[in-house]
Amino acid sequence: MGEKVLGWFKRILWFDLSRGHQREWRYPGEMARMFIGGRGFAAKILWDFMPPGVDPLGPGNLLVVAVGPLTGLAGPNLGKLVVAAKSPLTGGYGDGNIGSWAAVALRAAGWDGLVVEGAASKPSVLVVENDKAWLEDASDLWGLDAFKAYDRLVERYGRDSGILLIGPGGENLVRYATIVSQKGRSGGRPGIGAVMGSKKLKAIVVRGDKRPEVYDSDAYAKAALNAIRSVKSSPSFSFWMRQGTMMTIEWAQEASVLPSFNFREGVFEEYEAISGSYMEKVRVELRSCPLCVMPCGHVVRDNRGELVEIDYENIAMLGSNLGVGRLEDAALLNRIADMMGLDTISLGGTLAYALEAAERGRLELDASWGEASKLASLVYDIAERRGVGSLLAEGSMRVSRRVGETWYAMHVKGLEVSAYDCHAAPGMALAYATSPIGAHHKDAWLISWEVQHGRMDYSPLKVRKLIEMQRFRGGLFETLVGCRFPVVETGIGLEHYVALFNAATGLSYSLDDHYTVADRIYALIRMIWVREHGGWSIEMDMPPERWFREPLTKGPLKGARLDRDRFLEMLKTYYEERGWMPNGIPSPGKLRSLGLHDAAALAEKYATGS
Ligand code: PTT
Ligand code: SF4
Repeated sequence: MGEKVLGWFKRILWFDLSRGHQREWRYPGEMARMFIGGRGFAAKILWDFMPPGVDPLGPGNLLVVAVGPLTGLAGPNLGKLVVAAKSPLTGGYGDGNIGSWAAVALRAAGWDGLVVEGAASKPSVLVVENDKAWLEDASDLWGLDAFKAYDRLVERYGRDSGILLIGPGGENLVRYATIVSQKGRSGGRPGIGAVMGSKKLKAIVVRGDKRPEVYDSDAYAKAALNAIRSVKSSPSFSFWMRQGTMMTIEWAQEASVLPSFNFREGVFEEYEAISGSYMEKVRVELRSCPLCVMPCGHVVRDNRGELVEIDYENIAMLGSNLGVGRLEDAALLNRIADMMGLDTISLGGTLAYALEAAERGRLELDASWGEASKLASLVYDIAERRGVGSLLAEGSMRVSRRVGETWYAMHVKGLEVSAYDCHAAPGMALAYATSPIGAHHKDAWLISWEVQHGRMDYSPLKVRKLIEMQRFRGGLFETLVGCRFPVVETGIGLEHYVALFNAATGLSYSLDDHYTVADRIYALIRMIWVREHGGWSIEMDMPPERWFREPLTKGPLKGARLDRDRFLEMLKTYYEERGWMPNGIPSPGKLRSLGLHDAAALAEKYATGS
């Protein structure tokens, strides 16, 4: 990178837990230009340095925490970071995005990322303070839930520290354990919290006193102000501030995509009692990620009177999808998941699978649909790996294989699907199928566009729209790194972020340049999967069998289900549009054109010649 380019510190902190040793990696400037930061850096680091075939829960796995050139700066919602590793749930690339003061603090400490390797010999806290990093004993914190441990860490290290930590779920290697921050921010759905637990790392605490330098501070300040003004003057802003993501419950019910009873249906009779409108009446306070100008952390009291920050995904997956028809009951399950450090989506998907298997006489379970108290006990059992909880800690793919009925296990590549039913949404099903981490909606929330543009349409137009979304949601925002809600919820233009990036770095990237970076990252992540799985099969890009096999029996779309042949056509178009081979592997030529030469060498092994 030329001297003139700013925006990056151009160094990444590596910490070897086995030896208690730190080193600074001055990465090549090309890496910033080609991968920008966040998910881009994570993918590049895992491709280059993670030993192929590594045990995701062994010391060889790398835990990456990465920020980007905009993280920690003024502008709409730039207080986020990416956590990534090889996933113990899917065996492939896994990551998540968390709003946390640790994001701001890592930049203030002067690092573009942190890579943790090896494993500590006893429970530890990794403390990073500016240039220095060291381990401290965490024996007194091990076993504590993520809320209690957070309070102790704040007491010990001060309010100005950025803190990432795990709960008992991560300690006990639940395959969908997350990393938690600030009692209500949680990320790393594909078990990144379990990776941290396998390293005996209870928490990462970061402090720093630097200010990230930007290339043109006047241009940057102007661009930031413009973007913030656009958010606040958006027609959607006031409703967003009232309901945040919880507005989606009523929309999903109307669109018949609200998952209920393990995605058997897309409507739920008691939806009003778990809706955003109801939430507005009982909301106690509003929280946010750092640097946010449109907070969405709506806090309510659960059925035990405790405070909990809720979101659409949490309430749909732990509410309607489990037959739980009271907000306070679903909020209880949400709070326990946060305290235990478990992903609410995979938890809801796995519990729903178990309830259905029990109903079909295939599994013994002391709980049935809607029984919130019994389900709450099960969540603790999962986190502590007690009794049947130990089986459910493995996630729905493994549980269903053990049970012997896999067609109603709602996952792709092992990651449970987020809260949008796809019986009548082939585009969203394709979004789940091709997400780079398994069935997550974050890369392409196509469902809203699809509802407006033709539900049962399997056209190439839908595929192209999907790829466009993957480029800016899974690419741009995961590399810069900031929250995507200003764009997707208040509708401000992507050009704001292009301007912020250029002013911060001194580069002059167009949106298309960012899209090329996104394509590069997608191709590389796919090659990580190929390397870890020893090849690829189209079956790994297929949505759950239930959506093809069993039609909806209720609601306005009664009778709808996916068509396998037409879906396969869409998938084929997706591969073509991406320049991937018919076997789902990026073609060597495409990889070379993206500058990924060693990945191209691996792809040659699988070249189909077409
Ligand atoms: C995210 C996934 C989501 S997406 C939700 S609700 W969502 C669930 N939240 C959980 C939670 O809470 N507790 C818990 N124990 N498990 C949870 N699992 C689920 O995790 C999150 C927001 C949200 S709320 C969304 S959509 C947006 N996601 C963004 C993203 O992915 N990238 C980005 N650049 N910006 C985003 N902005 C929004 O952030 P994962 P958070 Mg989360 C309590 O982590 O693994 O990516 O999965 O991070 O700080 O809580 O913000 O209706
Ligand atoms: Fe965090 Fe919500 Fe603000 Fe995004 S909009 S930064 S998720 S509080």
